[in-house]
Amino acid sequence: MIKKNWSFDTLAVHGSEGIDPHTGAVSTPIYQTSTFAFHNSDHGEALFKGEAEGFIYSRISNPTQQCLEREMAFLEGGEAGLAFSSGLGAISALVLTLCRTGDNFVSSNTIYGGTHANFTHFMPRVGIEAREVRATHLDELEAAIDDKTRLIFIETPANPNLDIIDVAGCVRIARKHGIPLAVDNTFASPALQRPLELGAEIVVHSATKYISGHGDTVAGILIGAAELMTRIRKETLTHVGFCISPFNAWLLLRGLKTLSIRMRKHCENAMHVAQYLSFHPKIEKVYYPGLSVHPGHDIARSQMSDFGGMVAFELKGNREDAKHLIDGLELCVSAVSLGDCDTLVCHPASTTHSTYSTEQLVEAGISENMVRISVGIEDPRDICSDLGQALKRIS
Ligand code: 3LM
Repeated sequence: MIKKNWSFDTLAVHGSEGIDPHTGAVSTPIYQTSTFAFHNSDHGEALFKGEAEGFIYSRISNPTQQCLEREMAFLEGGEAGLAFSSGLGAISALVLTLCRTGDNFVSSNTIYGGTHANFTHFMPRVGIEAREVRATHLDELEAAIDDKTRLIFIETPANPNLDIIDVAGCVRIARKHGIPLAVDNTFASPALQRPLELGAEIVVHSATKYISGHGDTVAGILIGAAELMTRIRKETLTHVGFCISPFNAWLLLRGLKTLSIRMRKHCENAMHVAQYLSFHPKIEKVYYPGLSVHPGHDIARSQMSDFGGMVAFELKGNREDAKHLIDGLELCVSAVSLGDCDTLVCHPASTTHSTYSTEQLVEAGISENMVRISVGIEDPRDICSDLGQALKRIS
């Protein structure tokens, strides 16, 4: 029984159906089955026609996956969720369901490099045009819309430079033009930001990151109106086949139980690291929305409850210095991805955002000397002293 007046922290622990009605299991069971028996042939036919409720086959739906989808919908304040084998799978399903050949969609230009490649390399192959704009400038976003625009997609905070986009401002534009707004909420997680409450239609997650929290699975989620989620499941997920496995769905349900406390520690540590770097003589600029000098600080304050665990900075130096710094780290791990308990550090221009051309990197505000840190939950003094010793090695 879900109590609607429970707070976020409580819902994150108890929000899924939890206690299994058949066995009393407190941890959601992993329904490790590909197929489900029909009561009889008429029942099978009714399930296929959508005239009966139940499970058919785990590519279409599965009880562990359904539990995760309901829990994520609760936490984001949406009607329904839809789980995928990866964040990019979720994003592809969204675009491929809402757009047909000849249509376009408008996206912010500072986004995860894999999403950028999906939008600018893959989608044009099926005749769908992505119009990437600087969405921190709302007039540029609105100017890109025409009568073939089927979706507005933004990422905030943005990967990798922590640009903050005004969600309420985008909602006003989306509503004026009758176009759904999707927000990639991966960097914030629902613990810090709930775009549906700000008026967006769809939330996207690379659940690989803070939802999992332990760097042990790749997964994606969409949350939105039940009708739209059903449409995406029927039209795209089922036919294209990027379903989540029951085991991975279970890992995410386990991750969600500690989401609130993990996010508090990530935010606290990231602020500590951002302040430490701000005073370091070898650092040109620090990007963290929690710093009052960040251009998106006021918007972040109004749409987020805290500023997240991601920090980026520019070295006084070049691309090689940035890579050299990462090679000198002893505690922080040189790796892509984010949201893990371990601090992960990467050089976006040569890794996560290597899908951008040199000009696109400049337009998106991703410099060659930028380093991105996914601040983990270790003791922040150890993280800072590791960064300090690696900085010392840079001439
Ligand atoms: C990364 N990001 O290191 P998956 N949306 C956002 C993301 O950051 C990502 C996705 C979607 C990184 C992955 S780079 C090889 C590793 C904001 C992924 C895509 O399909 O679950 O990876 O999500 O920045």
